[in-house]
Amino acid sequence: MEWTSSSHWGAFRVSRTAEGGLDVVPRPGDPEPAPLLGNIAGAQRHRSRVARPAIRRRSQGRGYDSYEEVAWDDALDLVAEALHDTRTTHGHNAIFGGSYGWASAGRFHHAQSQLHRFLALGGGYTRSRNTYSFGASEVVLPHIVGRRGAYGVLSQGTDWPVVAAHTDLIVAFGGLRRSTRYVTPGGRATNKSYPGRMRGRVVSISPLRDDRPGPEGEWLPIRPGTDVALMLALAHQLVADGQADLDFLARFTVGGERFLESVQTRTPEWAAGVCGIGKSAIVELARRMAAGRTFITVSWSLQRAPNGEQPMWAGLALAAVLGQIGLPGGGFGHGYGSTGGVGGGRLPYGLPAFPQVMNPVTDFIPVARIADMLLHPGEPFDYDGGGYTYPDAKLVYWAGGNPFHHHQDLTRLRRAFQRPRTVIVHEPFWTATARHADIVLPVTTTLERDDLGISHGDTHLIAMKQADEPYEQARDEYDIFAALAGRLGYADAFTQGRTSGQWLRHLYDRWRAEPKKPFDEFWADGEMATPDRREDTVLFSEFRAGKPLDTPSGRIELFSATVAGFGYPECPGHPVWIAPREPASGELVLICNQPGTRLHSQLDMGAFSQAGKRSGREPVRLNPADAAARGITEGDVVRLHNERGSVLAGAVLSDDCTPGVAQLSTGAWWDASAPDVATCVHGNPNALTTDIGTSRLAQGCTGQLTWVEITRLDGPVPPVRAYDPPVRS
Ligand SMILES: Nc1nc2c(c(=O)[nH]1)N[C@H]1C(S)=C(S)[C@@H](COP(=O)(O)OP(=O)(O)OC[C@H]3O[C@@H](n4cnc5c(=O)[nH]c(N)nc54)[C@H](O)[C@@H]3O)O[C@H]1N2
Ligand SMILES: Nc1nc2c(c(=O)[nH]1)N[C@H]1C(S)=C(S)[C@@H](COP(=O)(O)OP(=O)(O)OC[C@H]3O[C@@H](n4cnc5c(=O)[nH]c(N)nc54)[C@H](O)[C@@H]3O)O[C@H]1N2
Ligand SMILES: [Mo]
Repeated sequence: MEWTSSSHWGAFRVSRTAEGGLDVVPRPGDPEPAPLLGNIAGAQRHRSRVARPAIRRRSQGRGYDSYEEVAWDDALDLVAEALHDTRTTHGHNAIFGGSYGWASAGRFHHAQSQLHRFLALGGGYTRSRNTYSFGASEVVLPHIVGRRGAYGVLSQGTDWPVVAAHTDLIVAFGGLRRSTRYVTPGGRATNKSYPGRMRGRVVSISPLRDDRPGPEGEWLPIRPGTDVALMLALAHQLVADGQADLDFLARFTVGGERFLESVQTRTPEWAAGVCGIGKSAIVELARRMAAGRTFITVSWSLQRAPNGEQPMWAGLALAAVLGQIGLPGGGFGHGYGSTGGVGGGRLPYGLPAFPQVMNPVTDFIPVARIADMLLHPGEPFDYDGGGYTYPDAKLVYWAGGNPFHHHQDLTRLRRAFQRPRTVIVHEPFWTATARHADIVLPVTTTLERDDLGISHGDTHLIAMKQADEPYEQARDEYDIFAALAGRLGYADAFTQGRTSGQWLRHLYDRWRAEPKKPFDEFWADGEMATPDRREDTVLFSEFRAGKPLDTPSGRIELFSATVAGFGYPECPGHPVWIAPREPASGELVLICNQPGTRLHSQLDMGAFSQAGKRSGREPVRLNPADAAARGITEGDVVRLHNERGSVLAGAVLSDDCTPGVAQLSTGAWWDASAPDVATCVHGNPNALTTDIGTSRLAQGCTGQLTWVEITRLDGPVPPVRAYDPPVRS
């Protein structure tokens, strides 16, 4: 027996081994399956699974206490009571249901959709806006290219086959890393690596050599946080060479002239001193860009830093100076190295997703301001030109996310999590977030339920079939919320009288993809190719042909009077160079990028993720010269520290890291079991990052870069306890 299934990192097949375990193999027909699939099988029955509903034994505080297991009915009674109490005593906005996170692939059992529908029908909740992924771009882009244009940039882009056919040169700020492109929200049935096939046509601009799309190719090492300086200098050089497309700037932009004026002093010499890239290399790159069809892409990582609005805006301005926006294979892209979805095709219909209802509560926070909200209820905050107030969240409900992985400055977050009266978490695993809850409800994994798997622009709809029994007492989120809605008196509104199996049929039958097989035939086949899929989008081609953007001017706003009118000095009405913090003597810039061995913190206990650990911890890479200066050798357990915290990691020496830079990916499970040695003894970089927004405009996440000292750990090395459940009988 073999079952079809899917994950955010691709579709796969599961079968039983002779010993009764699970065997996971890539979906046949996927040309480049993700090695991350290796994490799935061993995680299913791992000791870190949550076996039964659990209640915190209140003693020292959230994050420190142990748990007592209780019966489902008792746990559900407690949750229903807490929700009812909070709503009646403090109002609906006292429930924080933002619950940011990726959860699992599968359109029906998608945890956020389940929770948000449940909370909205119950009277509403305070939500979060935007993403950790591209929070700065999401807010500033609509001002520059309009709402529709922003959607095109962030969710669609020019399709890869167009780039492969027409582009002479891809200038990739932040690179086009292979490992990140295996991942697409919702999962993709067919992984393809176009950049890998564009040998000799990609320049990767990044502090890390392996941000290149393949093992070979051009690499321009840059100091982190200095891309805007390089972009302005490239624009400067285009002007100096008479290659600026003044006609394009005049017809299609506002603020073109002002931008050109602003780059007058931004010479390649000036930029060389800032970015660490030689003057002649900058001049030469500008000339190559002008010599043919050039595609400029800025990875999302660049905007996940203080003033992250600027690199995206400056990158777009540079593309406007070249004048190729809207031409096949030319112009601007964002996130081409960041997921498989950008430039990955389009479907002329939506996806079969669990329907949402309107949330009657209007209170919100920018997603990365969670700790600020909890620590400063009732206090004001700025966002996108408006003034708002943090609500007083008495109850925090999280399903499908791991803020104690994803948020910055985890010591501060832990302090913030002491504030609410109630914290409820649904999890398959005892993550650091589950360990900060009062009530933990065990949920099934995708292999323990039926679902529909597909992402935007996907090649196939996958029948995700239950391949395993639910672990111990784990339940589907749908059944949990149906039971809670029953206790609170709105079961019918939530379920509409359907079981989860009936929902899958209903969603499939209503799905607008045509032609389509009958559901039973699709389910028996295990997959269905999506009809009418297109891979020929050229971003902004209609705009170039005369259709105005939905900006105030109808054009690309290199100068936005709206943004200027907000009066934020750190985000004026046009792209500006703002120098990043200088490392102090002895400090290294730490890049906290996405892990190549897993998706965020998911399945960190899995085989592929574990194989990537060094000395039992997350690897930190640093240049051999920087290691030598600190007496660090390969495999040493080292301590990274700054004023916010400290982290243990396993040293890997590599000249893929430019000198002055170290790299520690996100996602090692936070382990605070030996606080006298380190804030996290396992290697979660968010023990070190700063919890500040990109600017008052977007308030986006700034976790990509931080500044640390690194020393060898002398003395006993504490064990990693992150995967041991905190349950006491
Ligand atoms: N320093 C730094 N920090 C960062 C970033 C960075 O670049 N640097 N990147 C940021 C970005 S872009 C993102 S998107 C975030 C990601 O942050 P998250 O999305 O919060 O990270 P995940 O580890 O994917 O968390 C998903 C959780 O859902 C659980 N889960 C899986 N399936 C289900 C389910 O069906 N139901 C329930 N209830 N739970 C389920 C998993 O076990 C896991 O704990 O991290 C951000 N954090
Ligand atoms: N395998 C895997 N893939 C993933 C994810 C995952 O967890 N695992 N997460 C997914 C998610 S949620 C998202 S949002 C995307 C994120 O996609 P990205 O934001 O593009 O991914 P990152 O790995 O954070 O960053 C990419 C590279 O940017 C480089 N970089 C950092 N700072 C600078 C800088 O100042 N200048 C330049 N030029 N380069 C810089 C780093 O060297 C880094 O390797 O990835 C997705 N893909
Ligand atoms: Mo993300």
